[in-house]
This record gives sequence, C-alpha cells and structure tokens, in this order.
Amino acid sequence: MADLLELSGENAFRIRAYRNGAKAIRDLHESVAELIHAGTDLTTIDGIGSTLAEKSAVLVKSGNLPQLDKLRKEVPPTLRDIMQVPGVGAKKAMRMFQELQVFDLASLRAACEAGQVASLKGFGAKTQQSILQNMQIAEKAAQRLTIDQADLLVERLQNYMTNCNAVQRLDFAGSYRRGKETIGDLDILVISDDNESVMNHFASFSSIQETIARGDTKMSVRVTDSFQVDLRVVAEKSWGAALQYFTGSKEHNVHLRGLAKAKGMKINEYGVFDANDETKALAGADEESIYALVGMPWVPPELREDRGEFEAVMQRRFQSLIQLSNIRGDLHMHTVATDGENTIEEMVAAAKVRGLEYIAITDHSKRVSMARGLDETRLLKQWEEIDLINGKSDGKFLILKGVECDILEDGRMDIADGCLEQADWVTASIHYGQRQPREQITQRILGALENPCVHAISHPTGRLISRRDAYDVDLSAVIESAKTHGKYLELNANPSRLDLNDINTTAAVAAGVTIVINTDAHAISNLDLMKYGITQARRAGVVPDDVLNTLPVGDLKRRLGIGMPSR
Ligand code: DGT
Ligand code: CA
Ligand code: CA
Ligand code: ZN
Repeated sequence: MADLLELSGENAFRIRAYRNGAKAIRDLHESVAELIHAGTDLTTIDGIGSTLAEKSAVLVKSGNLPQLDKLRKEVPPTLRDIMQVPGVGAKKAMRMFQELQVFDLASLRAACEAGQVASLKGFGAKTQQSILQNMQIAEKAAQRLTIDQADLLVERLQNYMTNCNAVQRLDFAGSYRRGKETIGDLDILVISDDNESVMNHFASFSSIQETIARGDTKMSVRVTDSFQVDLRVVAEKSWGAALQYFTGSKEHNVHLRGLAKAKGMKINEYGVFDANDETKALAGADEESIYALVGMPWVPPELREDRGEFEAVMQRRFQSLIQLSNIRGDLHMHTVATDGENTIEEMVAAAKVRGLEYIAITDHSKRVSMARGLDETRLLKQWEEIDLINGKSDGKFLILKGVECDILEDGRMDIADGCLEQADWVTASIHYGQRQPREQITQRILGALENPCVHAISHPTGRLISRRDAYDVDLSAVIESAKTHGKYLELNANPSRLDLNDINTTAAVAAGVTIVINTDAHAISNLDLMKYGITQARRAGVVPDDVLNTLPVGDLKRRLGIGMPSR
C-alpha cells in the first residue's frame, strides 16, 4: 500500500505511516491475524495508529481492503518492480507509465531499447543508459539460486571466513540451512567478541560488488551476479537463539513463539526470557535448550516450515530421518550408449567408491532420438553385456538391467512388453507431450503404472526448477495407483529437478507408497547429487523404511524378484 501510495503521489507523511506500520507488523513476535481475532488493541503496538489498526482488521477479517483494491486499479502493482531499479523512484516510474505505458520490467526494457525513455522530457540519453544497466541488477536480484549453485558460494565463503582469527564459530542459517530447493539470499551467522574485525574481513571478500548496509552487528552485501549475503555477528551466549531465529522459517518461528508465550516465556534472537522479567534469560546458547523449554525435541532444520513439525506424529520421525549413509544403491543413470558420458564399468567403479551395493543402468528408449535412445535390439545387447560384467564380479555388487522407458504421447510404452519383461528394473518417464491436458497426461502415467513390466515412474511431475512448471497431472490419482499396484515413485535428486518435491513426497509416503531416490546421473560426478535428494526427502519427513534403495542388495533382489525362476 505504501508503494502504491507513493506512486500515486500521496504525501510523504502518510506513506511513511504505512511503511512503519508494515515493519511493526512484520517484526511482531506473533501473527497479527491471531491478535486481531483475539480482539487485541493493535494501537498498543509501536508504529500502529488507529487508522492502520482499523484497516488491518478489515483486511484480516474480510480478506481485502477497498482502498487497496482501488489503488491497484489506478496504479499497476508491477510498477513496484520498476521502482526497484536503482535510480528510478516513484515519480519517474509514474511518468513513464503515464506517457509511455511502461508498467513492468519487460515494457521498461522495450521502451529503453526503442529510445523512447531518452526522448521523455527531463530523462535524456544518459538516464536511459543508466536505467538499462541498472535493470540487469534488478532482474538478477529477483532470481533465487538453486541449492547446488548456493553450495558453490557457501564453500568459498566458508573457507574465506574461517580464515579470520576473530571468527570463533560460523554457520549458514536461513533457507540454506533448511535445505530449500532455492535460496533467496544467504544468511551467515558468526560468534565473535570482535565484530569490527569480522566485518572488515567479510568486506574484503573478493566477489563483493556492493555493500548494501553495515551496522554494529550486521552487514548485507551483494556478490557477483547480484546475490545478497547477510552476515550477523552474535555473542556466544546467544548463539542458539540467533541460529534458531535466523534459520526460520518465519512461519515456524511464529508458531514456536506462540507456544512459548502460552508458557509465560518470550523468545527472540537473543534468547528465551521470562515474560514477566525480561532480564532473566532461561536459554540461548544452543537450540536444543530452546526447544526443550517449550516441551519439544530439537527440530531438524529441514522440517521447520510449520507443516506439521509441531505435532507428535511427525516428532516421532525426527530421530530417524533418512541420511545419505542409508542409501545402498542408485536406480537411475545413463551411459555412453545414450546421452551419458561414462561406460557401464566406469559407472560401476564410481558407485563402488561411493559405497553403493547396486546400480541400475537405465538408458533412454528410442523415442528420445536426440540422445540416441535404445531400441529393443540395442537394449538386449546392453543387458547381455551387463550379465557378463555381473558374472565376472565377486557377487557383492549388482548391476540391474534397466531402462528409462518413455511413455509415448498416445500412452503406449516405447519398448515392447516382450523386451521389458526381461529387465530387472523399468522406470517410466514422460519426455514428450508435456503440454497435453491434465486428463491425458494423468491417463498416460496411470497406464504405465498398470503395466506389469513397469516398476517406477521417474521425475513424476516433469518440473525443472525456475525453468519449467510441472505438467498438469492429477498427482493424487498417480499416488493412489502406485499404492494399489505396488509401484515406486522417484524422488529425482538432480538439483534442477528435485521431483517429486517435498510436499508431494510427503503425500506419497503418507499414502503408503515407497519412494526411490535416484541421481539420474549422466556422468560419474553426478552420482554425488544424491545428497540433494536426501535433503529434499528429509524436508518431507522421510525415514529409511520409506525408501526402496535403502535396502541391502539381498533384500532388494528379493523385493524385485531378481534371479527368481518365476520372473
Ligand atoms: P530466502 O532467503 O528467501 O530463501 O528465505 P529465508 O527463510 O532464508 O529468509 P530470510 O533470509 O529473509 O530470513 C532468514 C530467517 O530470519 C527467516 O527464515 C526468519 C528470520 N527472519 C528474518 N526477518 C524476519 C522478520 O522480519 N520477522 C521474523 N519473524 N523473522 C525474520
Ligand atoms: Ca535467506
Ligand atoms: Ca536474509
Ligand atoms: Zn534419466
């Protein structure tokens, strides 16, 4: 509302009142909606006057605010993105809207490239040039890093920061610690009694482009490609409280603070305090004691999303969430026969180095012609080769004869059943016809699940993180059918897929479906992507028993009927 008021030329005093009010509500230690429902007088909160209190109540109770709706009609809300471009304020944004119909970043770029902005009175070629340059910053800042991209930066920062003698302890909090699939900014937390030295050291990190803000205990910078990194320095006695607070999520913290309040305590980033005597710290040095005070076990960061972690049922899983060391095999990977970079033998050697007991070779089927997908003849030949390699081994490692078989646009399987029957492991995928209507895509996947030759569905929703949405599929029908037919659903560990996602994985496991976590490796180094699948599985509350490839090789053979005469 403040942004829209500013765009519409409202006076500065009123705009500031809304900005201050928004900040006051954002910083509250409880949900403003709950306060309003409980009949609390919001004007007792610093920064909220009677007008704001009244409007907040209307917004919370009815779900909308007439004044806001009216403003949204007068001023396109996307103008706010334009205001984020350094050097473009509300006045410039509004003039470009009125005179050039520029209403978002894309139309701003087009207007600049057509030279229209330069010809506006009071703008000129120089302004237009600087807008174009600064736009890239605004566009990139809006992007989130995938978890593997974040890891590259984390590793460099970790090495660099631990070189500073004043740093006693360091950890990464925020969405990174929660293992979210994308990261908006990095939050570094440091223990030190010499804030100045830590911040000076941080300021000299080679990739820093700009310092956004610097205070006594915190500092925000932009590094290469406009990514933001926040640093906070805390005292040892507040470490746990700060780590807990800055790990979030905000929703988790709001819930936790509510529980503390009901027990007469107050939690903030410095510690847990007696609500009646805030000089009395009850805990703060470690996270465990904070959770213990509200009567709950320590919550693994991956689960801190206020999606059930406060319930006893979920808490029983906390102690036994899946870990990378539980994984015994990998049932989806490619070789030089199609679009992989390594041979079967090379994949086997790399898998052994990583402590695996079995892998499935699942090259593409012929429909994926770009990857030189295998037809029946080439598949059978590859399986003969696998038999040979298995025959020569000491029996401790098993290669499953597999295939990633396309589900064709018309629902048929790309490989004939007579051939599929001879495989140890068939995982079915959709790569073509992803834009078909919901009904059709769902039927294709259900058809594959009903085929007795098929064991699993790979990357079941087809999404590519930040690049392509999931296809339109009735996933509950897929989960139900997988359960009925005893089939497996994949959690593809590739950080640009992570498909199933956390929420869908929870749904599959809750329905009693066993999942399989695979790397879909196209090169030996990709076998290391398994850890991202594990993180996503932990976010879904998954324990080893929920996952097929935690089984030792003997159990896996029995489960899949490998080497049994009847198959
Ligand atoms: P991101 O960076 O968008 O991927 O997500 P987060 O969760 O890392 O969010 P971020 O970096 O804004 O803040 C880190 C954590 O700090 C967040 O999860 C909870 C806490 N936090 C930050 N700002 C606030 C705030 O204004 N109010 C509350 N209650 N918590 C906050
Ligand atoms: Ca963050
Ligand atoms: Ca942050
Ligand atoms: Zn694949």
